[in-house]
Amino acid sequence: MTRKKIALIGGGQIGGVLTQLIALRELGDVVLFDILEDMPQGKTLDIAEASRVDGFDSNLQGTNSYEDIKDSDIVIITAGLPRKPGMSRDDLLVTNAKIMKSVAENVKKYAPNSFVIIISNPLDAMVTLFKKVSGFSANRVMGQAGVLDSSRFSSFIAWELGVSVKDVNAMVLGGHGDTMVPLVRYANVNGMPVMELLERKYNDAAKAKEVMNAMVERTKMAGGEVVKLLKTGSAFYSPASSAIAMAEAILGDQKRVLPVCALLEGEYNVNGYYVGVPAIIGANGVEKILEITLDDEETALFTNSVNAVKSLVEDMERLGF
Ligand code: A3D
Repeated sequence: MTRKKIALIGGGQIGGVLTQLIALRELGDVVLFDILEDMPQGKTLDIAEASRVDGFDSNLQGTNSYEDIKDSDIVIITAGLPRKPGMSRDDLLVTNAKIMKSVAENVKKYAPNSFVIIISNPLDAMVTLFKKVSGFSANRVMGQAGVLDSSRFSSFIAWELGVSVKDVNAMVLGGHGDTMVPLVRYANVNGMPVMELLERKYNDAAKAKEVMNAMVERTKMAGGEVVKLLKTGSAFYSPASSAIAMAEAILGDQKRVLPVCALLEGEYNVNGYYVGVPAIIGANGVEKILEITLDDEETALFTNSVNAVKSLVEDMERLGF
């Protein structure tokens, strides 16, 4: 059996961690592409030189030539600038849209049968642009945001309740921005509603609500919290792990139910926009979008988030992309 080929476009902070995680798990061979000369070669050499110690046989290749991503099975894209203080959303949008356009053209040319996971921000717009430029089918183009946002939400719940995070199931839907929607009503610990556990902990419904609201707000601002602490750049370990969970689901045909940025074609009453929703991820990529019932309050929050995505995409189109 030949090994799977995984191309990583962007060899920065997230690209480096992705390379190491793929090697440690032996998910396949890696081609790490970046426009910076020698940098991806140096990074892959560094990680590969630990292959004896870590015990992996994956081939790791750094490159500045798109030809090397030829016939990749999976492509994970992190190319683009991370958010910096003082930078407007439009600044990031223009810079990263230019980069994404060229990335999409090259992935289309060299890896036309790949499944593509996009991480570059602003996420929902970048996934939309990749899909438009590549012309790939919707099941093969998805964005990573919900897996990370949900992991953050789950972590906060586990820390608050003093339970294993492995038993926490909590999901975040909507766009990857301040309007994202952590779903409180569906959050549970092994089937037990988190709100009920909080009410028992505090013996006070108002206090439980206050604690949950704080966790919801922290989830929405979690990326910014890390940026503020790091001073330069944004989160990179957790976004890499989250994309790996998606890649593993595809490579292993796992049928995982993951919140991913997927193209809605009528689901959730949204047509033609990429938004974070739960979906079955398997060998055919986004195999099925799962629709869950949202109550009035959740629907209002979700609609608000979808509107933010729409306006971002309209901004991008106005800029000529
Ligand atoms: P960084 O360490 O700056 O790496 C980005 C890399 O992209 C750099 O090495 C650049 O040289 C490279 N690059 C620039 N232009 C091109 C090009 N045309 N082709 C190929 N490579 C290019 O950033 P990072 O790895 O920390 O973050 C990467 C992206 O992910 C940013 O846009 C972040 O905002 C985004 N991000 C998303 C999430 C989500 O959960 C969605 C989380 C964290 C970061």
